[in-house]
Amino acid sequence: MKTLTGYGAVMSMAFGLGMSAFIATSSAQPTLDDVMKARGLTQKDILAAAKTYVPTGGRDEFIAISSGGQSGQIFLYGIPSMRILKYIGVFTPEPWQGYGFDDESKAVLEAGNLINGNRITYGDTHHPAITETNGVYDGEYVFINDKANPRIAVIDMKDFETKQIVINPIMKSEHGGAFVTQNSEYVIEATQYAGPYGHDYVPLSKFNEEYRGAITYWKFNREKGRIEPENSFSVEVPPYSQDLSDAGKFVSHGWSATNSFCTERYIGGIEKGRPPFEAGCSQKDTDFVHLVNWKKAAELVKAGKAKKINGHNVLPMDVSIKEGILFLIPEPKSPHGVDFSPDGKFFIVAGKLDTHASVYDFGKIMKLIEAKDFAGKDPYGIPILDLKKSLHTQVSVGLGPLHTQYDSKPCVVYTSIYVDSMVTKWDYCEGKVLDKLHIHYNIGHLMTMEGDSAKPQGKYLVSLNKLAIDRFNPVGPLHPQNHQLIDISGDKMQLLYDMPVPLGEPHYTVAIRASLLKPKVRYSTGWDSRTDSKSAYRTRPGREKVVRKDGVVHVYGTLIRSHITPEIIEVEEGETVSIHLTNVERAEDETHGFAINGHNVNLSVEPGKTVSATFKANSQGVFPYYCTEFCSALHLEMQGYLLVRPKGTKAEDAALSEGQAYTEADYKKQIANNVATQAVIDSVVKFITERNFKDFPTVVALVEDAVDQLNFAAEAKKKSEEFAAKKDWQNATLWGQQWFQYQVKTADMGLRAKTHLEQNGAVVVKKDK
Ligand code: CUK
Ligand code: CUA
Repeated sequence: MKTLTGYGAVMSMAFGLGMSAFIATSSAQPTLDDVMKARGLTQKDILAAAKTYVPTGGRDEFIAISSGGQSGQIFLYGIPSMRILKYIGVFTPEPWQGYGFDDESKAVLEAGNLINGNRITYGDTHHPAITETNGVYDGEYVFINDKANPRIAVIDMKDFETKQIVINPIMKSEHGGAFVTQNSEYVIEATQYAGPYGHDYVPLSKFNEEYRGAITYWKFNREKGRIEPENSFSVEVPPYSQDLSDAGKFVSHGWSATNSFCTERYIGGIEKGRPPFEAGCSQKDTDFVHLVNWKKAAELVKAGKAKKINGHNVLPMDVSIKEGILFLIPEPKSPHGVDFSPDGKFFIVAGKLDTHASVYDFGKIMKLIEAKDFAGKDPYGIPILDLKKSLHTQVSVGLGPLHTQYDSKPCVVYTSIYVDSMVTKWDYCEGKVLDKLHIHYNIGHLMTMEGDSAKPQGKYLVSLNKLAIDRFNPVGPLHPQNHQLIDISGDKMQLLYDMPVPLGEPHYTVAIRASLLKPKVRYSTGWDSRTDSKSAYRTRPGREKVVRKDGVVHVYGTLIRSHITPEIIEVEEGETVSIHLTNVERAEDETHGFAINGHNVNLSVEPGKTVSATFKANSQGVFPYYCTEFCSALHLEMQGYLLVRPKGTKAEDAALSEGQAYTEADYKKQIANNVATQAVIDSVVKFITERNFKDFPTVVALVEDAVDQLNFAAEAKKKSEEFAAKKDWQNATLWGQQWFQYQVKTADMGLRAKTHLEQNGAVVVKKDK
């Protein structure tokens, strides 16, 4: 029993018997100067490091939520540390989270991945958007689009899980999503490459007549946290390659703006000797920003003015023109981003082939519309407003401007300059450039803290670079992306940090104050996190069972340190098996995984969660299963067997091997150890209960868990004593060991509770006895 003494020693040390012995003898520490010299660091480097470094246990001020590009995922990182916190499966299965492996998440993924009869297992995510209340981030939900297969996903920020995916019923390509209206009434999604709304073939010769763009307004039900496709609609627009969008705020609330390029409606065909798309699509000096009065459009849809196409409401162009809800304004050559100012009075457009950023004045635009002061009509009869009359100002910001973000300082914005590889800081009220900073290399989007909301937070800017080239250690021809952190608190921008992104090509990222997020640490026991309700398959400890129903073997099991119940599952070849597992832990971060050999079963079961895996036991054989998260000292023993016996054979209860035979002396040694361990537990319990632990929800949960484990310990103790009374030292000792296992888990939780109380200023409360 050497291991036991070892464990005991570690425990008593951890319980406060002193680490001081370790600290006494160490060689002289190098000074900051020594380290700077050895690593070749400058003062500026040290300053940058000090601005980004977060000591162990420290937290970041902002959480960035980034698109993961063609990985079909999103990922989270902290600012300023740039530490990656999590990848989240959205359009792509993600094994760590069991996403796309358990039945519950499969339902989310599969409700939104059957396109044109094909199962799509990736997405090209571009633009995340956080829900807003009065234009300000509220930290409840995130939406993200898929450019390749027009879809929008809903992610709940309480657990950062994907809850819903909706397929756009009329688009074949999209880009201008996801953007939310001021109170997240709608999530905007706009087409990129025009196509026919139907599913049938339409020759390109009918491009102008039958190909169309669209701007979809997905209705979001905040209470349910889900999009309502039946209450959503689209506005029909010309086949102009619509691009990014943004929703107005305050004075411009009720309106949205969507860019476009290739308003030439040019069709390439380089293989046939025609000049390519890129030449034909940049002939004109201007393209069009589309202005839509979505509030009025929603009323028109309610009034029955929409057509049903593929079961979806589409407001025809002629209706929108007649009702005065759709307008075009020229915008300089091949525009890309469109971004409303925090007060909603302006929006800024940058043209990729023009050095200017254009500031449009929403007030002027409304006056032109009211006065019906139009400069002309497009081929589809949509009124066009005069560019000059709509502008507040234009500023030359650099070659290839793309996207703009707002600072907390009034009138200050940052625009990404792709060709010049630079960020330009400028004043859009006065129309002057304030500062320029070179980045490495070829910036796409850029992002300031809450910089697209009504309350930008300033402080930091992240440059989302398209190329990394020589910034990182080479890892082959496919390079990581590079997110560069920039300090924008002073007059001059300062580059602080390079973060490689090893996932996909992120397009847009949003960052929110960490203080606005209130994520769960555990689910209420038996929770189906994908439907946000109690699972019908939840199980309590002691109630595990196997039920054969309608040709399916349902296994209702539980997971707790360190066993999976049941430990043996036996079925007949050809049977369908549905394993439902509930993690009955309440301690923070006690996730168990579950993987079975050879059946593509791989689950992540966070505390409280219930998930299911349904599969066919296709072939007879022996298939070990185990927990995939190192959850305790006896994690490796968190194991079991799926036995699939040949068809038509009977189950047999094999004589199990007993291991070594213990003596009375072994039993007594074990019990003495358990009694000593109990004394340690008692001292921790005393520490906790003397304090105001009920004021700490984390500690309350840990105590509940510990009590569970102690109850298990009591049961094991009883069994051990029963066998001892019969002088069966083998079983008495084995149950004695099991009793100790429960004690260890209790002590582990007690320790965490004690540390939490110590670190969070718990106070001793006088106990009347
Ligand atoms: S896009 Cu990629 S850099 Cu999809 Cu917003 Cu501009
Ligand atoms: Cu549970 Cu390892």
